[in-house]
Formats: sequence, C-alpha cells, structure tokens
Amino acid sequence: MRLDPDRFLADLKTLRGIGAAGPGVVRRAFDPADVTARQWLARRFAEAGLDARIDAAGNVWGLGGPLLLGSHTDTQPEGGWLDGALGVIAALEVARGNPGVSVVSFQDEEGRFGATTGSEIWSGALTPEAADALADLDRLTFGAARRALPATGAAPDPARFRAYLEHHIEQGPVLDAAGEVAGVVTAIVGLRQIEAVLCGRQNHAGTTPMRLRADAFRGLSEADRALREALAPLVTSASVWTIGHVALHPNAPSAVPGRARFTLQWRDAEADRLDRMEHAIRTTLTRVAAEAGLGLELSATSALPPVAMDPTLRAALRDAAEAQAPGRWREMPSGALHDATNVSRLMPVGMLFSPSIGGISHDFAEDTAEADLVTGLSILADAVARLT
Ligand code: HGY
Ligand code: MN
Ligand code: MN
Repeated sequence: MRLDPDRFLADLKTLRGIGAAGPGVVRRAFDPADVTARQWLARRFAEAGLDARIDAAGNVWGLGGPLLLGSHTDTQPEGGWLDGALGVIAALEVARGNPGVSVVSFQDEEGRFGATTGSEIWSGALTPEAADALADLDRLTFGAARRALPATGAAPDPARFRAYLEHHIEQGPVLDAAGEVAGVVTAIVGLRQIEAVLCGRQNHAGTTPMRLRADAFRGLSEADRALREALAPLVTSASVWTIGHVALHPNAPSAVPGRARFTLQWRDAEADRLDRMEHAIRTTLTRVAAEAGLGLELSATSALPPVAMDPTLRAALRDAAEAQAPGRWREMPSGALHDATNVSRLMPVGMLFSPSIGGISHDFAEDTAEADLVTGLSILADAVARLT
C-alpha cells in the first residue's frame, strides 16, 4: 500500500472548505454543508474504487474489504476542521490500493439529534423509527432533516466486517503537553445525558419583589452549586459533568425567567460511578426545585456505556506506533466519545489518537501539525498492514 501524504492533506483541506468558518467548520448533521460534504465523500470513495453509497441514516460507506476504518464528518455548532474528518480521510487514503479495507463516515456523531445517531442506528442500539423522532434544540426531527440527503443504497450487513479502527484527534491536552505524536486508546468513557426544565413564574422584572419571585434562572444557579456539592464525594479527577445548553424563557431583560430548559451531561470510565452520579443528579435537582418552589421536568437518560478497546487491535496499533514514532506515543483513555463505542456492539474496535494543539477541540481553533497528521496516517496504515 503506497500512501500519498500530499493527496491525504489535500483531501482534508478540500473537506475543510465545505462549511468553512474561519479556521474551523460548521457542518451540522443534514445541513447543506453536511449534505455537500457527504455527497463529495461518496464521489471520492467511488473514485478510489470503493462501492460507495449513502444509507437512509446519512452514513456514507465506501465498501471494500472486511477491515472497517472511519469516523464522522458532521461537526459541532462551532467545529474544528479535524474532529471526525481526520479519521474519514485517513481511512480513505489507507483504503486506496488496499482491497482489505472499507471506509465509513457516520452521521450525527456530534449529537445534533441524539448521541452518535448514525452509528447507533447501524449498530442496532437505536431503531430507525426512534431515531426519526429525535429532535434538535429547534425541534427539527431527524426524520425530517434526513430528507435533505436521499439514500443511494442500503446500509451494509455488519457481518461483512471483522474489526473497526478509528483514527481521531485526542481533543485533549495530554499528547501535546508531552510532545508525543500518537495515542493508542485503551478505553472510551461512558456518557449520560438528561434534559431538564425548571418551571417558575414569568413576571415583571421591575414590579416583582425579590421575595415573591419564582425565578427559574435562580433555581438553575442554585442547582449548579448543589450538584457540585453532591457529586464531589462520588467522583474522581477524571469524572466530568457539563451544563452545556441553557434556554431561558422568555429570555428577556425585563422579565423574570419563568422557565430554564437545560442539558446536563456526565462522563466517567466506570459504569457504576455513572449510576451513582445519576442518582445524585436526579435527587439533587428534585430537592433544589422543591426548596425553590419551582416545578421540575426531567427527561429519560440517554446513555452510552464505557467501552474497552480490543487487545489485538491495541497490540497492532502499539507495534505500528513504535515502528513509525519510536518512543513518541503512549496508551491512554478517551475522555471524548466516538462512534467506536456503538460499533463495539458488533465487532472488535480500536482507536488511534493524533495530538490536538493546546488540547483545544469543539472550537474553531482546533488544530494539529500537518507532520503529526501524516505520522498518524502512517501509524494507521502500518497497523492495518499488520492486521490484513
Ligand atoms: O462529545 C464528544 O465526546 C464527541 O466529540 N462528540
Ligand atoms: Mn469526533
Ligand atoms: Mn466531537
């Protein structure tokens, strides 16, 4: 297999130009830029001699041999140019001239509608009907959105593949701080998420005395403090939780907020600690709402379990890393979630990281040195050669 680093970097930069926003990218699942990118990908897969198709969930496949490589090409609302894209373009470059490899770009890994929706559907973790009912924060459903990208073929039977490898940026500070160029992933954390609504009483911001207010934002502020207190004895320094989306109603300077809708997401490597965190989260939110005289609506929990990487794939990645970048790599867990979590329901999975400059990701400023991208490609190709 003869890699062409210039072609690899050129493809990455062409993809970067679809939905470009300064140094970053905006390609939300099924938005016009995402549709354009996926249709471009399908053409590139076909030009590479792969059996290219887009399935009903918007996953883009380049079918060849039984070793599946890939990631995703949709982005966060303010996405980096490499999150997901690196793994898909590296997979394409490795697949060129290698009959043992297939390629995929999963849809909605960034969770506009669900959480890693495209690979959840393919892996059987989510039915197409349930997926179609998922809605984004503007209440657009997956079912309505996916009409923008007509299917061109059926999703492949997972039985045709024997393993999955995903090359991804670390999205954290570890490799960059250590001056290392590759991470062989040991495990991917589990993730859980709920949506909550605190319901108070909308009122006039000038005439409503403070003691008479049922202020939903004040409840959220108290909830954030109470959660930190409740979770502190349960967590380790690797546990995380985030209130990443907040929508106040009516969200107006002269109105006491009557409603605060927000998401709460938490992650950890241990399933039982995720359970304990969930219990503390639900009881704390219930208590704070009651004490503040606010109503509370809590959604069901969406969950992705912690997943260990396959030992054989890890060994091939370790050997390849040592061959291509002796002494400049490490084994490490993934604090970010990936499609590999869902694919692990079907087959052995492995992951390779390339460093993120400054550990920045999910931000337009996300970046990696080109030399490190090419080193990652070489390690991926070396591991594939050891596995085929
Ligand atoms: O949120 C994540 O971990 C992934 O980057 N979507
Ligand atoms: Mn990603
Ligand atoms: Mn991401």
